[in-house]
Amino acid sequence: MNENILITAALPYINNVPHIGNVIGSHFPADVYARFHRVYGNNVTFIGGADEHGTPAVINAKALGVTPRELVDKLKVIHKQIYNKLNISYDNFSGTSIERHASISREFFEKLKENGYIEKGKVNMYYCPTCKMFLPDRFVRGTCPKCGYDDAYGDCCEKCDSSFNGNELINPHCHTCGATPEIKESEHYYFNLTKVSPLLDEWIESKKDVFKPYVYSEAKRWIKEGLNPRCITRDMSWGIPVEENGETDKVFYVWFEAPIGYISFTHELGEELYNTLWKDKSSKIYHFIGKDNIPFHSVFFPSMLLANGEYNLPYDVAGLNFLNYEGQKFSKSKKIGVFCTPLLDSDIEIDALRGYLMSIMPETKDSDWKWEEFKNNTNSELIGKFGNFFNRTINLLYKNFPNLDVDFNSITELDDLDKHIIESLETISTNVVENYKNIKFRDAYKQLMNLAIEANTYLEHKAPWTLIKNEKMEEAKKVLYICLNICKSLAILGSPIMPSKMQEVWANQLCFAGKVDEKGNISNVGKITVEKNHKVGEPKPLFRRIDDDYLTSLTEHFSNSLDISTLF
Ligand code: B3M
Ligand code: ZN
Repeated sequence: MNENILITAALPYINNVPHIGNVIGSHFPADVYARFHRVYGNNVTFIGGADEHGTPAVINAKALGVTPRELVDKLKVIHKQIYNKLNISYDNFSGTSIERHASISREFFEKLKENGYIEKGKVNMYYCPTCKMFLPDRFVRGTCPKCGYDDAYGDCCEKCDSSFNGNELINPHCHTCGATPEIKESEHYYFNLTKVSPLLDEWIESKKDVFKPYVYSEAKRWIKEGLNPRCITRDMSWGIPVEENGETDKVFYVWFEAPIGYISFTHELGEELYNTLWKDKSSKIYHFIGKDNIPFHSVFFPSMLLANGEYNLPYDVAGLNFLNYEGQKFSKSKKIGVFCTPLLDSDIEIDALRGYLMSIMPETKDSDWKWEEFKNNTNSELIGKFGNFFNRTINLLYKNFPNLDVDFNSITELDDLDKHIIESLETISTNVVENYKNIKFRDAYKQLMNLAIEANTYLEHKAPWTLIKNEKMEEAKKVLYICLNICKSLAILGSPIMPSKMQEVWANQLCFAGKVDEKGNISNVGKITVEKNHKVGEPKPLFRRIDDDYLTSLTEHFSNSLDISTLF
């Protein structure tokens, strides 16, 4: 407790709008983890932001007839609205085109130079004489030397999946103007990954018990295959200029500067916090990312940090697998998927959505979104088990014991059922906490539901409604008092997943003081802590039941992805 923790979510490219697969791969798990650590009692900083540079943004902007700046500004607003709607509790959601990030990136680069990790090298690149610019690989099209496909990129062919060197493409032409590009020599900066490799290997070894096995082994594989110096600059105008007032259009390669964004966005929150999180050795940094970003976060960025020497390295890199949609890959054009812009005008219950996402978290392998499962999870789990327990407990208390004058310390009669449920409350709560801590979110969710199941069983066996009818008031009070304590634990433990529903039930129905997710509130779970003479409020169902008609309308609504050309 009271540890300083920095949690980051992968910085989404701002060349399009996100879908739910992007959310479950970084923002959402990072948010659950941030919320968990806050309620656990740690000092959490949760940052994210837009990855605003790179070729895709330039290409999309060009196609739309706008500047990359205009594209990014417009899309960033939508991204932010979506993460807000999903209740992602960023302390700072920034973007890589802010000035502070440019200067921090340059400082970072200068330090690498000073430490002897930067060298210059010459490369041959396509240059368009008409557009007067070096062409990034995606801007060059031509015939694939391997399969003959006539719309291959400068460096690879999407049709036959082969990659080749820049000068192998047959009949190259500029994708923008059609002119035949010249091959021109260009000088670039390289980061000497080879030199840092032994340090990196040593660090990866020290992470063997922390990283998930596939993150560890992927990093090891990269090292074993041999790390070569990597070009970290590009000839482009959209990006961070290597020299502040440089003459040339040389900017940092997007994968060099984007991860430095984690540092810059922390810095935006204040120098002191930045120093604590990035320089104080006792702080812990966690990156939440999709699996395609694992090499960048477990090899490339840590190498940069090691070579720089001034910053903390990540404590853990949580790599998430992919999400499919009803057994298929997400596809905007085919309307296959759950897209996020429809969230903005939907009445879908966000916490029901978050609960379902938690249950299908792609932790160890890819997982699948299925609308039918979303319905079942809401109706059977969240309403049938979890919500039902709250509802029955609060209902019985509200009607029968508006003032619950139980003093637990003076209860002498605890039978086996009571003892058993009190024990389960403790063991399952501990379990949930451990699973959260170890980023085993599916298990955390499952255990949370298990606690609700056990609690329901206890309630049924005890049947306080019968006790009340038979005027066994002391016994009924005791049972409901125990149940109320379980509700308290369930609400606190459920708050990282369903923050607004848990706050609602906490404040308005259970009528506890403060906030359900107050820092350190975890210390109240698994125990009997409710004070004497507690009064609950009026019971209300927690979640809205999903019937088939509503499910059909949701399925239809969420298949619509925003066509970004309509924004301009
Ligand atoms: N923008 C890739 C992605 O969105 C990239 C992540 C950067 S994290 C520093 O998947
Ligand atoms: Zn051109």
